[in-house]
Amino acid sequence: MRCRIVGAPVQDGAGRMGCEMGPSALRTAGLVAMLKELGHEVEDLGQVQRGDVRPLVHGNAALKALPEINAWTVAIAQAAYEASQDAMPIFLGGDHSISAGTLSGVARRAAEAKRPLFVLWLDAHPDFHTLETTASGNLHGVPLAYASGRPGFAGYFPDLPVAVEPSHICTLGLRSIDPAERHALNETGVTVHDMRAIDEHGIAPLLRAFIERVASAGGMLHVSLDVDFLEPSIAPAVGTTVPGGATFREAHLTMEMLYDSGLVTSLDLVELNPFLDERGRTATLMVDLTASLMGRRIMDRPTRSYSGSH
Ligand code: B3U
Ligand code: MN
Ligand code: MN
Repeated sequence: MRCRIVGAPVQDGAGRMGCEMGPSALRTAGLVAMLKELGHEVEDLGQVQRGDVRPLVHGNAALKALPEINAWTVAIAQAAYEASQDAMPIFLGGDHSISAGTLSGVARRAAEAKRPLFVLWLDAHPDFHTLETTASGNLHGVPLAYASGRPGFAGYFPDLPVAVEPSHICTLGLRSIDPAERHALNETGVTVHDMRAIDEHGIAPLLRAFIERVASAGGMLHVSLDVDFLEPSIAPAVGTTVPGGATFREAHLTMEMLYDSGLVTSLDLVELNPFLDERGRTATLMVDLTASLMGRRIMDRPTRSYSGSH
């Protein structure tokens, strides 16, 4: 596989500083060498440069850094479109607001290829606020709403070339949802596998059902991995820890099943805040999870179906 690494050092969408260092920490943790060891061809495109900031005023006075995130989204969408030509882009955040741009770019690419785009959102939060409904004003809380074409972004975020169909979005690991987001998730038909669903059914059957849906539609699959998908005790380097996240084993299994599916066409690694890390352990875990997504296995084959006889 040919991979293109795209750094998106954005921190203005999060409530605190530090995500700007995310791409450096992921590179330091050995991302490029790991991909090469797995046999992939890797091109590191460096860092996206933010475009010019123009003044933007919105009725929601809580919004933070709207002009900056607008300018980042313009630049990241273009970078994502270009990087996804005949290659799998891996976007290094940066806070989750970068996905407004990455999804916009890969959705445009999928539309040109005449293939449906599916999105797997691995996160404690749905990031499904509009500019009107966010109370914190942190724009890492809006990218999935923007990319799926929810109203209220026109004039404040760049025009979306193609929206992601809400029924093609599957969120996994949610455990912190604001009332306005809950309402909108129900209205739009986004699939929600919250933590309770994972506890009740196990992560594998939930993910398998979604993978089968993508496969039967001949879809492309964008995976967006927020550090806070993970249990904070194994992944402390994130500003918005929520207890009760995916375990080490659930997260690796998710990545291994995605690799076996052969469907993943683009990836975001977001919300890593190296300032909050402990001796690089979260950055290393994010790289190890990416390795599982890109073909690292315990045995040299997928797990065989188990008959119970031996
Ligand atoms: N929904 C809350 C919390 C949040 C969303 N995304 C993160 N935190 N990382 C908000 O601020 O919009
Ligand atoms: Mn997020
Ligand atoms: Mn989150």
